[in-house]
Amino acid sequence: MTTTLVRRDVWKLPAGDKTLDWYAKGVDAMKKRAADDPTSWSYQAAMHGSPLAKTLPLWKGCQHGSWWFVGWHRMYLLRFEQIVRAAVVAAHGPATWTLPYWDYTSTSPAGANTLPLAFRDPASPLYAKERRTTPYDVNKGMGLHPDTVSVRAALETTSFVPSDPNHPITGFAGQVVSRSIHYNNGFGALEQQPHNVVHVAIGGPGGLMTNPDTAAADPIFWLHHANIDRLWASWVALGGGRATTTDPHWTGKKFSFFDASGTKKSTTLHHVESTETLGYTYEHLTTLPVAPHAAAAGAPAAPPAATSAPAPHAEIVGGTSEPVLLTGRQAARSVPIETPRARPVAGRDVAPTAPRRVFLALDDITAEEDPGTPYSVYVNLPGQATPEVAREHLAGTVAFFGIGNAAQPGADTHAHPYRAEFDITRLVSHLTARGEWDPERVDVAFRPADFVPPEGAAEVGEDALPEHAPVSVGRISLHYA
Ligand SMILES: [Cu+2]
Repeated sequence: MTTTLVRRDVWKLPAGDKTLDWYAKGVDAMKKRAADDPTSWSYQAAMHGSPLAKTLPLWKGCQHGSWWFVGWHRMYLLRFEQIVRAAVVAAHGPATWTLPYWDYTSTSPAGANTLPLAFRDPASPLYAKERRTTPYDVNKGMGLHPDTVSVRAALETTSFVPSDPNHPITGFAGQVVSRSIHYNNGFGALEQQPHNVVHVAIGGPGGLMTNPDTAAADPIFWLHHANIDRLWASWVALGGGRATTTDPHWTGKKFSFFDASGTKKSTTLHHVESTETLGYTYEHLTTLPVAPHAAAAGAPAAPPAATSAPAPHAEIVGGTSEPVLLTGRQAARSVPIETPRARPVAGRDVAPTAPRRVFLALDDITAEEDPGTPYSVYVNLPGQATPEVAREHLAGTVAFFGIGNAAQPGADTHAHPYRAEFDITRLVSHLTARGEWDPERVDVAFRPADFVPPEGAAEVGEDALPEHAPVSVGRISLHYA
């Protein structure tokens, strides 16, 4: 009989609890092992990615931007947890030790959106100085903003794979691909936000967490990913059709990791479909947050549409021709929308029908280096908008986690530009209901993402934000589907 172990909320551990002390001891023991020992700290981190040209067995294996993302990282965490637990037991700690998770969207206790204290203590093995420091210092209690790390869009998806193959964001887990692919640009909803955003929000410019080649060397990486794994379990528990795919191409996919004895083990994703069969569960699963746009009384679920009419094929109805450069300041661009033309259907012209879904896509995103700045993207944002008004126009937050790897992805794929997209169907519906949607033009604004200063600390104005080498958003386009 297997006992079920419980991964707990790091901010709700009771006073005197030793979970993080044991984690620190385990990390310390791993850091003292030889670099070529698969159970050493640096080896485990290099299995995600490494800036080194050399490669050892199972290095540089992380799977991003496809449907492998959730499964590969669940396996990675499980094996890492076993390695830490073995080190804990060797130091006469509990055999039931589990990796805690960091639920940065939790409001209890106050401050749960900040790095747990042990990770900010320079004397702790859990500390990393290579994190965001200026002007927002996450090692001094600067908190993540609930809007920028929102899990709402991810939890609202009801399909594991994209329900619209042209738009990976319509899937919880990402684009369907056939082979392993280290870096791909088909981010699913969970990966784009909060996953990518939290990486960059914590890492900042040049920080460990900002770059997939170094991310897993920051001890907070593992608590962030435990939360991502928990959100997968939460998503399944929400029901309403949400289920991990049973496609044999996914369930039959094999990945290899090292167990606590340093022995290579290969398992198929079928074995990691459910946390219960793996012998662990989470202290708390997240339920569906109420959407801000749903709060508006009478807002329809979709743009006013002749829904009985045949829906047009996915269609680009507007796009920019000049890139937008992001440099650490607000940037905005107007995108003209062409009304979809009447199309011949069965030998007769039909009038254009209103879209069932609306997507805002950011394509051909390139940068010399990752700026370490997440951006919130707004639709038809009025000038001088208060934070409350701005929230009503927020499409989502994007960070460019892995943009350098997209340009130089290594052996398993070609270089590709970075991309992101937002399903703005409900936002458009909400703006339409308020008379703030112009069917002939959409204004898109980018703002460096907000953080939450510690109690008593001053807000940081935009002028104090560091400017960075430009990120070029080659094309902004609007799609009706
Ligand atoms: Cu990650």
